[in-house]
Formats: sequence, C-alpha cells, structure tokens
Amino acid sequence: MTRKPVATKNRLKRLVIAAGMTTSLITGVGARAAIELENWWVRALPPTQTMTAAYGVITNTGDATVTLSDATTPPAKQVELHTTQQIDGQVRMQPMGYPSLAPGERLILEPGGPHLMLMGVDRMPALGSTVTLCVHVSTNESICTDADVRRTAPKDHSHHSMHH
Ligand SMILES: [Cu+2]
Repeated sequence: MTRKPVATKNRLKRLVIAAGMTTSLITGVGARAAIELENWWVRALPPTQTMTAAYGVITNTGDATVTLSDATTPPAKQVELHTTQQIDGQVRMQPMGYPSLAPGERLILEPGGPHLMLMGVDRMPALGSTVTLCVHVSTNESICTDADVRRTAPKDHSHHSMHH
C-alpha cells in the first residue's frame, strides 16, 4: 500500500523537472535581450472605439544591438508602431518599421509622437485597469509589462529631459 504514493511522488518530481527544462529552453541559453519597458500606459477611450494607443519607453540596457520585431497586448488584434507627423497643419499617423536599438538607446513613445497603435480592439480596456503589453525582439524573446489604462499621460515624466 505504500508503493502507490511513492510512485505518484516520483512522477510529480519528474513533471517538475520537465517543466523546469522547458522554461530554460524558452528563455534561451544565449545572452538575454536587455530590453527594459518603463512607464507604459494605454489611452482609455469610449467602448465604441476599436483603436487606441499605448505609450512608454523601450530601453536597450545591454551591450548588444537589439532589433524589435513586434508588440502585442490582449485587447488588440494587431499592434503597429506609428509615427505622428504634422503635414500642412494636419496631424497624420504613419506606420513605421520596428527599429533596432543600439546599446543604451531608448525609444520614447508619447502623445504627439511615436506610439503603439492598438487595432482591432473589440473590448476597450476599462479606465483604471491594467493590460499586459509585450514587446518582441528578433531573437524571439518577449519582454512584458503592465500598462495602466488612463485618460492622460502620467505626471511622472522621468524619461523627459529636465532641461527643456
Ligand atoms: Cu497611430
């Protein structure tokens, strides 16, 4: 009668080891992409809207160039990186390719400038909630963060230069 519990225990242990191996395979054996996401937020819009934008800072804190490849967030079917340009007094958004970031380089996405366009939003995330936002890099790694759903940019503009 004591055999059964022992067998179960061994099986559990083996499962745990297998899970551990899977994890290390996913995270990869090479250098990890040193991408840091800071101050991310998503613009809260009325539930009738099917698009919104996400803003924040992407920094390459490592010593190798990292190529960004995509971004995803559960509320959006598709995410594009857009630039904002004033052409003849008209504000226009245009898709831009995901860039490479040199060591120490940062991409600042903010209202009136580049942003992540969240498209195909069937359910607009509620004001005050958070959504998971992931940035993917060319090595197939993903870096994720919680983005606050808010109406306006956070007051803390720590990524801004204090000299302007
Ligand atoms: Cu846009």
